[in-house]
Amino acid sequence: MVDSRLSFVNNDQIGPAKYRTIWISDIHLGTAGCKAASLLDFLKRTEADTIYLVGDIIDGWRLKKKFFWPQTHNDVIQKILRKARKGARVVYVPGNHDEAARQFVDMKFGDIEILDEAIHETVDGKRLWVVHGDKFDGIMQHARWVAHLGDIAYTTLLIVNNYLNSLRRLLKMPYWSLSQYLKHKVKGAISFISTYEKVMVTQTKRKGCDGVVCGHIHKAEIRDIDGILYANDGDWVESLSALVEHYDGRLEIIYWDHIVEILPDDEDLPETALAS
Ligand SMILES: [Mn+2]
Repeated sequence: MVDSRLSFVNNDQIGPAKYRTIWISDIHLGTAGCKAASLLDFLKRTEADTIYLVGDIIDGWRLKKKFFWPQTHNDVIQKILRKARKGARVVYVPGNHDEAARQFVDMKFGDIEILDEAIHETVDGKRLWVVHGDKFDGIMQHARWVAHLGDIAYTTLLIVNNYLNSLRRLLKMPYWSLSQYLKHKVKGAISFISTYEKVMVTQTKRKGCDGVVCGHIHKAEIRDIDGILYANDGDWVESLSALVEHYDGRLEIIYWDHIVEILPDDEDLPETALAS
């Protein structure tokens, strides 16, 4: 695997890493679990011709229960709007937590296109179906209350995770995701994930596409399943991940917490080096 971290510390080119395409999803702005500061850092240090926001960007479910909107969450929105204004194509594909945005499908919000699903053509001509994925998740479809119950348990888990990591930071230990750990340990979660992946691949074949880019299950992945490219861009509450397409067509998952470890400090970079 080519290490994308190199593009962030390349001495010849100090400045934002440039990609043909970036996909991010499951940001969950409006919740305490959202890693807005890390995401801002990511947005500041990257540029792309096209940016896909693949759903669950703003968490309407949680905001309805408890309003939570710190400045950093505003900054994320501002940053994305600014990228769109400056010429990046920004496509917003709503998910289940921001399903309210689905009523604005096929409309434009500022310079941002809102689409129910999108088809992305890679530089080497492959057609990728871009969709959040909740519509093909058996739990979401058949028992919304189970999904909401799971949502409450999940939110609690993320709060515990935040406390745990503040403690780890004090002890100078690296970030570690409790929920990711549990997800990988629990058998049911694994079979849920593989069922989801299979269903997405079946739907992709039905669409006549070469691959799919989705989110929703907070599990970044990129692999071939039955001749179909299955790519999941992960999330910004646990894995802090994005999917990128390089200019040579190579697709890669970037884990921001791995990159941050090797980044030079902001102070070491000239002011102009960072994208605004
Ligand atoms: Mn979702």
